[in-house]
Amino acid sequence: MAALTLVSGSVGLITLQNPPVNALSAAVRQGIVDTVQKALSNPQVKAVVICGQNGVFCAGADIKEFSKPMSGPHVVPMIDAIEVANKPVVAAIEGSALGGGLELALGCHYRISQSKAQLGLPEVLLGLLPAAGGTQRLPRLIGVPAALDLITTGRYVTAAEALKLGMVDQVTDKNTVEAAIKFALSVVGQSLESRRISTLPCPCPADMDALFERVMQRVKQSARGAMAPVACVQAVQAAATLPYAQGIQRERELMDTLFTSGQARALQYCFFSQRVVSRWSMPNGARWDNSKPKHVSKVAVIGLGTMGRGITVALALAGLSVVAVETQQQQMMAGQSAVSGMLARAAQKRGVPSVKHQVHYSVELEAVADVELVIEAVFEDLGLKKQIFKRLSSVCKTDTLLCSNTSALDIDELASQTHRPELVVGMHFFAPAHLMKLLEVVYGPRSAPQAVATVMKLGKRIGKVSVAVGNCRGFVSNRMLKLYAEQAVFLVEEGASPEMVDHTLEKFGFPMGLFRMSDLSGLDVGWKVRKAEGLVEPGQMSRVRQGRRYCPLGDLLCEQGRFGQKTGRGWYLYEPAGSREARPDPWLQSFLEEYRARQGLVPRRIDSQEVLERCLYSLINEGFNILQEGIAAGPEDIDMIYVFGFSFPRHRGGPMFYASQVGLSRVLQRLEHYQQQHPDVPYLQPSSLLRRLVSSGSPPIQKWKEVMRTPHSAL
Ligand code: 3H9
Repeated sequence: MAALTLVSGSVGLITLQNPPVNALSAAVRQGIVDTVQKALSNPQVKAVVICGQNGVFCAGADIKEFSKPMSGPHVVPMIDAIEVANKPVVAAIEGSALGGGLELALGCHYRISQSKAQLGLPEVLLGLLPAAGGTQRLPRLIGVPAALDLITTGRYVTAAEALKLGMVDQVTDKNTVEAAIKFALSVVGQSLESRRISTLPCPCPADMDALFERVMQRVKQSARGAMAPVACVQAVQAAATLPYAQGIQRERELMDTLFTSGQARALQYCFFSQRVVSRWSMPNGARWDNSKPKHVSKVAVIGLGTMGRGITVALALAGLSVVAVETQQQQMMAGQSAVSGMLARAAQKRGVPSVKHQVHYSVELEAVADVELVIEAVFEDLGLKKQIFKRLSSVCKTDTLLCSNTSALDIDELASQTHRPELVVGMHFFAPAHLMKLLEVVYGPRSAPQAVATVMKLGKRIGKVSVAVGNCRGFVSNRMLKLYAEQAVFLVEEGASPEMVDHTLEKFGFPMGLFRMSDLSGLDVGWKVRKAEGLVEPGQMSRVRQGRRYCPLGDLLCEQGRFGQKTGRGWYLYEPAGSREARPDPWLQSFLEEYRARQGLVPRRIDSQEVLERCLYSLINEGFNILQEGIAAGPEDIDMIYVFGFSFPRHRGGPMFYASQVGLSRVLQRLEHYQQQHPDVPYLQPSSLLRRLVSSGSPPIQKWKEVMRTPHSAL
């Protein structure tokens, strides 16, 4: 797990060996302790180099061990023992030095980095802090402001930035281990006093108290209830104000609190879930590992509206050749100029003069004849999409994949318009498509596993978290969201204010409450969908449609031209024109009072517990139905869709993980309660899977699949 070899006659080379990322498992830590001791006590060894096998230095503590009882040597004394060594110890950083991996490197006297390496302390993203001395050594090395930035955000830096910050001593394009050995030999005999970071004073700015106050305020605001970023600030404050021995004690205390928290469990669940969803499977048994993706280098995007533009940019930034088609010359010119602007902004963000890209524009659908994959991104109209699919079927090569960017429409119906239904797959992007991380990949009953594999791989290539789901109205994302949104409107109908509902959801951790989000995306979007479903009856106030409870409030606002931010009015008021600040609107308050009076509804006091339970448990209950139907392969798929598509607070793990933490029997009991109160809302009827899980003793989320697979009676 760590091997020692003698190289160049006098350098002890320690190689960490734990594929794929050389995580610091108990065995690796034991290996480091043993090999360091051996190297230091061997008189032949004049210097030590530590590296990782297979081009990766070390990605930190072994996260898989966090759920097991601690065994093996502790990491802090292991690193302290390296720092006090009286022979120079050099870290040869290739690939990644993350978390405990970077902390190990900070305990070494020198750090040589490969130019392509990435360095960082991402513990905060796992609900933890860098507790192997990272919060104490990094500020001493690079100063308090830079250390606070890296530790509280968990962001990675390139080798070039690490050199600029003073985190590494040298960056090389050549063989890193050889460079480190050469460097180690060059410093043999030199004093190591100034190289022991824990013994150095922490360089503190003059306005230190004000700085910590400012950072703490900012971190609390952006953390949305997450504890780890706050603890990170406290630990760095200890580095700035206390000697190392006391600082490390504080680091340990803060870590102890975080380590056993539900938030850390949720964030670590997210880490693994993000990787689990890439290993998709289909109900017919097709899996990621038996489906070879096709090579894709040229893609067409049909339609250069908001979504088409974002998709084009995402593809171009990933180095794919893109043919963008818009049938009207004027719209094409507008789309082209918008795409160019977005690419220029992306270049600016990357700090380069321009991004090399290959985007070709055309007003002819025939221009897509030689692409390997088409993404149709016209607006959400089934008739129009069907026409396009029919034409694509004759224009494209016989093996071209035909994909549709749709948020709800039937993929199978689109597939039936073509001669190749097996090559039709849904690609549900989220706006803005070049920035949002989620891609819902929708397979129909006839989609070929290879087609799904190809789209999943393309998603990864353009930087998305791709989640494969089955075909149903609204797929996983919007099918669940619809019920969550409907409950929020019912609550307002019954007496809550939009501000109160939003405040409750934001306090839970959503960056934006449901009503502010609706105003931002436009109330007319849902109105159009409800019209297409035959639910809208202009000017009508009836509260039962298609046999179930309906709230016409959204329709009534739209009829008044209140579409949200874009019209300056929606659930909130945006003044002056163009303002993005949502202000309570006295007009809306009187409108709601009048509406309730006309409906004979007596407004009641609604507390935040009811808001949370009705909104979230409706979402969760539909999640169980989706699992039961096999539309999502597991709870991880649903959770990643909500974390990456709707900013569900990551430190709560996603709706299904949250349900497991609340307790499934509690969720069931509250759903039964609300179902009794609202018998006209069918989806409050608890899912049979939820009932089965509760009667199976509410197993942990990792075991739900066993209950899902158990045959059951529908009676
Ligand atoms: C820490 O260090 C605490 C310390 O302060 C000490 C406290 C006392 N452990 O991402 P990939 C697995 S906390 C265990 O697909 P990539 C991963 O699950 C740690 N396993 O590859 C996957 O397994 P599988 C702080 C790990 O090339 C496989 O490796 N460190 C770990 O896209 C490949 O991973 C971090 O948070 C780990 N530490 O990206 C770093 N890391 O194949 C987390 C990865 O079974 N890691 N695995 O699904 C990463 O950010 C990325 O994995 C990395 C590679 C950039 C390294």
